[in-house]
Amino acid sequence: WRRTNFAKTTTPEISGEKVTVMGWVHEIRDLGGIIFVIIRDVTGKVQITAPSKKVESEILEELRKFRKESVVAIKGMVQEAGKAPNGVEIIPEEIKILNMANQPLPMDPTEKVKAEIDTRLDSRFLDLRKDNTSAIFKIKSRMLHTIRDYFYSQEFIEINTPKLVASATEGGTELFPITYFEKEAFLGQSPQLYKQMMMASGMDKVFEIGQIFRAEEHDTLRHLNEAVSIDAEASFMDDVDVMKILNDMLIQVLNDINDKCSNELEILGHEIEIPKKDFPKVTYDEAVDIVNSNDVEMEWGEDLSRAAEKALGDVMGGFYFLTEWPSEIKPFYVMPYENDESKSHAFDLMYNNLELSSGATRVHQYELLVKQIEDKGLNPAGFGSYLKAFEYGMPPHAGWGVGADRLTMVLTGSENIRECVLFPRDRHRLTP
Ligand code: ATP
Ligand code: AMO
Repeated sequence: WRRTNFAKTTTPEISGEKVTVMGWVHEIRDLGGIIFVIIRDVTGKVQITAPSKKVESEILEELRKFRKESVVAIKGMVQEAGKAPNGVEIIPEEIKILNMANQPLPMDPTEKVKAEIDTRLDSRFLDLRKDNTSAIFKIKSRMLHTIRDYFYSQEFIEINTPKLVASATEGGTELFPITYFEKEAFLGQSPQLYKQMMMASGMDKVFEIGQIFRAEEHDTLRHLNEAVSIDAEASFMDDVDVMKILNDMLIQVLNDINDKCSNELEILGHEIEIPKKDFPKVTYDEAVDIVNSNDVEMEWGEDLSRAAEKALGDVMGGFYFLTEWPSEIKPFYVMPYENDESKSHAFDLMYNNLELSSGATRVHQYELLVKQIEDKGLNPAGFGSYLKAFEYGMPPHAGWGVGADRLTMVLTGSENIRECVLFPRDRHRLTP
């Protein structure tokens, strides 16, 4: 048996031809004198029509054995049929059950009965048989493809850095400790130190798309314990330059998803608005004023609370950069302002009230970097191999990290980050 056609390529134009289709049994209707079976494959659905007058009795018997969601192969003649999907039906001549599905199913992929997210995640493979679930991952795939294309077009070099690491990089979020033979080690929170070390290699511009691990205590709709981060780092550039790169990349992503995933967006009932101008920038100082004038209390120097993010998101709307963060609440590698070291060249990219990315001009001067590590209460001795890269010719540089799963939330209109990760890892979930 060889598959000759997909649901989508079985069209009225080929009526009279013999085809072999393979897929899942989506629906069976046995009306006695005629049996209808809807077969679903990656491209859509196609109807098998078996009138007892036209089809051999062994075939009818086989069809009656079909159970929903089993995998089958069907050979038959294509015929025009106005009411069927695609305007065609296949009159079966040969049938093979490739894998019979047990009953009852742990969830209903035809969504006649709606399932809670936990039930769906427990049977993710079945959940993914639904158009609206798979649409999210087709969009995510397209997003990653476009992002890679963009980076390559700008002459970034794609890198892979270790996820088994010896030290923390991002203050505030916890590490997952692991045993590494006789040593203590952790799962990497960010490729931060490695992408910066690459700036001392002369490669100029690098990017990485990879897993990050964070022992987040809170259980929210936008945090996971394992996420995918899209990281970029570029030499001889500053915060303003890399914000421009991020802005241009995202506009390309929005345009591409709109063009190439219109079908998926329609399935999700989601529309993408493409900003006509560069993303607006609001300074941290301005943000504090906006938040306070919207009846949410916030002191200068604090991170934005959830309420503050919401207040700011309501005023700004869409994509915007939040710039000039207090140095105090940003990591040691962030460059302070020369004339006022309480402020830094760090930025976040927000979408409404969701943080999508953080980035900054980095400190490239060895002495200042050591001082900042100490000021954060960390021990420079723990950063030996990182610091070494700053002693023998480190160019000025800047970069950012975007949460791929959060960006997928924006592109697909998903409220829960778990919708945008195939097998999410949260406070309670380690399987599947
Ligand atoms: P980062 O990348 O820095 O972790 P983030 O977008 O993941 O940023 P957080 O900084 O973790 O967001 O959280 C933003 C704010 O929301 C913080 O002040 C945090 O304390 C608060 N917050 C996080 N989770 C919750 C929650 N479940 N309920 C209320 N507030 C929360
Ligand atoms: P930051 O900690 O802000 O910055 O992480 C970058 C982006 O990654 C995403 N993200 C997450 N997504 C889901 N679940 C999580 N627990 C989670 N944590 C982070 C967010 C976030 O904006 N080294 C810096 C980046 C840099 O400066 O280049 C960093 O890691 O979208």
